Amino acid sequence: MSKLFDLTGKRAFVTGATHGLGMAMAVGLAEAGAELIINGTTPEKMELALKEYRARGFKVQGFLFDVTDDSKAKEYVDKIEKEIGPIDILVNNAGIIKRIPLKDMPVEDYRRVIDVDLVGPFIMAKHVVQHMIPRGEGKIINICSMMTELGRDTVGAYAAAKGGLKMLTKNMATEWARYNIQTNGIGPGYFATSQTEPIRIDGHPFNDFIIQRTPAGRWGDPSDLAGTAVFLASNASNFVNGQVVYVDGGILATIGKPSNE
Ligand code: GCO
Repeated sequence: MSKLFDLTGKRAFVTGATHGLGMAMAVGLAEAGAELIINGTTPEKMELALKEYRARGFKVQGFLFDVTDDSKAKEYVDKIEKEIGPIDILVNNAGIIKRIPLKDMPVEDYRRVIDVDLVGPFIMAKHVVQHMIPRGEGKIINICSMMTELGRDTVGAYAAAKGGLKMLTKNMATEWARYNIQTNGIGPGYFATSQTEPIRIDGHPFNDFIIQRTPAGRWGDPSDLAGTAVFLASNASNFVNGQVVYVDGGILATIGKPSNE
């Protein structure tokens, strides 16, 4: 059974994996045997991340480019395939959020969130799949969100992008499953990361709300995502397509309960 989840000899490209959930999933994939490729846009974060991965004994290379830059994405994907080797697994994790009420949100901010969170995954998958199709195998994992299914004040652009990412995942699965490429999504619940730090600090009303709203009664730890990432990256999911697996402590399972219960 363990061989089903073995990623030895596989190469995983995790975008935005210089920190947070991307790094946690990349560590999980590396612990299952995968060699890592990561990208980021901040040299300092990249340097620190590569040091951290290598200190844990993982084989990793990092590239600095923005996933919304179509020509750079193609250049680096083709360079990696030619000079390093096949990209067997793509995890579209890179994303941003801007918490602004829709009525006040500048169009350029809305466009940037859609560009990074929805166009970026398309760009990366489009270039990676050119190489996966001739090989007749591959794994694509798009990182969705609670906002794939639910709205929340101030995150309308992010919800629109992450909702669209679910349907993009289904369409990638529709078009690419015939080549033995499985495309699925992971929908993280509320996790303790730098992205949620502003709404997580002790005493912040949202912190108490999430504890109350999550049946597991806690914020997710990034390491809680590793198992699902390995499952969707491995042979264990070879007949799974177009699914979004929610790792959310049960949030989407319940309407919640009154705070005084
Ligand atoms: C927010 C949070 C969420 C989480 C995550 C939930 O402002 O509501 O940042 O967006 O980060 O996406 O799945």
